[in-house]
Amino acid sequence: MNRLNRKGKGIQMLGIILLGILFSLFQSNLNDALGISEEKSIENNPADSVDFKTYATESTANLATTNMNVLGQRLWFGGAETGNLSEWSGNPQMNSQNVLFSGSSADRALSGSRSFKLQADMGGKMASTQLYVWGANGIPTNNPDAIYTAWFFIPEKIDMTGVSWYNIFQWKARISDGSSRKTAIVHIEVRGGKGSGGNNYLQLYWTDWSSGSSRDNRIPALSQVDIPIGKWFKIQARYWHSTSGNNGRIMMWQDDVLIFDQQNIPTYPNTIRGLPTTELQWSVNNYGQNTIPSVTTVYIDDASIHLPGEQQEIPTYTLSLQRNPSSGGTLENLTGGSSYKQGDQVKLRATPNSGFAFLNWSRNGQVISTNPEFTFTMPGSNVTLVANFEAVTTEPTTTSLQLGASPSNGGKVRIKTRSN
Ligand SMILES: [Ca+2]
Repeated sequence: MNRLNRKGKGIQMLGIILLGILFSLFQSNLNDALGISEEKSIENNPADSVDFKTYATESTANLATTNMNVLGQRLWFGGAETGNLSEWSGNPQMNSQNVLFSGSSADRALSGSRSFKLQADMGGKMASTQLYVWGANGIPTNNPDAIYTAWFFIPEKIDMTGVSWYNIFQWKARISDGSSRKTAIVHIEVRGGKGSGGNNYLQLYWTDWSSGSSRDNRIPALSQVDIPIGKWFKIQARYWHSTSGNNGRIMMWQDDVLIFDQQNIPTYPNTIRGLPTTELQWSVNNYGQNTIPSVTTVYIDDASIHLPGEQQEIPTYTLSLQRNPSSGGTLENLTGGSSYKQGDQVKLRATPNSGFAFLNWSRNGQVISTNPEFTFTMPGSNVTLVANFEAVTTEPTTTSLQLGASPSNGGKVRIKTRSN
């Protein structure tokens, strides 16, 4: 029983340590990853009233304290339970070529019994099946700020050749002359490069029309956030329409983890000067070229457009430290502070006083670490940790006493001992 307990605690500790390592990797890459953006020199077009030199890739550290993907009023929903594509604008879907299947499918579902299934053949060619929704579908078009959500299920990892590309999520601006122009697109890329067989991850492209022709800028998702294969995952985007010039912004989350935050970029409808837009179109896609395998399948369910809800402060919780006994040693919080968000990492150190040894850290009587210095992951509640010390019992010092008689046959020596 004790062995089992110890084993269980060992596994629990290992879990805590692994979580700690993962989180610190995630943290250390957060700013780096969000700072990764191709340094493009975007010259100023004198004809433009807007300075396009500053594509901000600001750290999101200040955003971590708010949930900016909180949903408000729902404007539109597509859940595939109708058995057809009638929830989307345009039926059948747009821009289809080399399509094997595009419709509602009972293969699998996130909710209900059906999802949208998009299947296409991209072997050595381009293929496209895209589900669009736009204002003509009854959605108010003048929302300066909206949240787009779709759940995806990708059954098979997608690799590519040097000339491949593949996207699953995009916005276009529909122009009054009937044409449409891309504004921002989410591609799937291959970790380690095309052809490497690496994991898939998302990359955001956004388009700069400032010189009359499109120029793509791109940023990869956080380096720790891969696309899960064979599992539903949620992609969510908050899209601020630019009301003048380049004050638009796109934030994206994968399963509620913020993976992109592009600020001060041109977003539609007001950035194609001289080409008044009528509305923004959003689509979820199976759209690419030369993929491996050639037949790609994407399932989509519970797609929606919402107005943003009220931002909520992420709650913080108190970490209290105690010593047992209080004379046993001193404690340091190397991270600093005393209240933290759930998942925060707090580095702690216990130093025993003279005459004591450090035993362990415990929480509610359960040992959580036997290392005097360890990193604690905050739970979603106030918590008290106890550093346990034990008094060191000093070993009695022994000295040797040699007795002898001289001459050795001169008599006897008798020893009486008494411990003190
Ligand atoms: Ca469904």
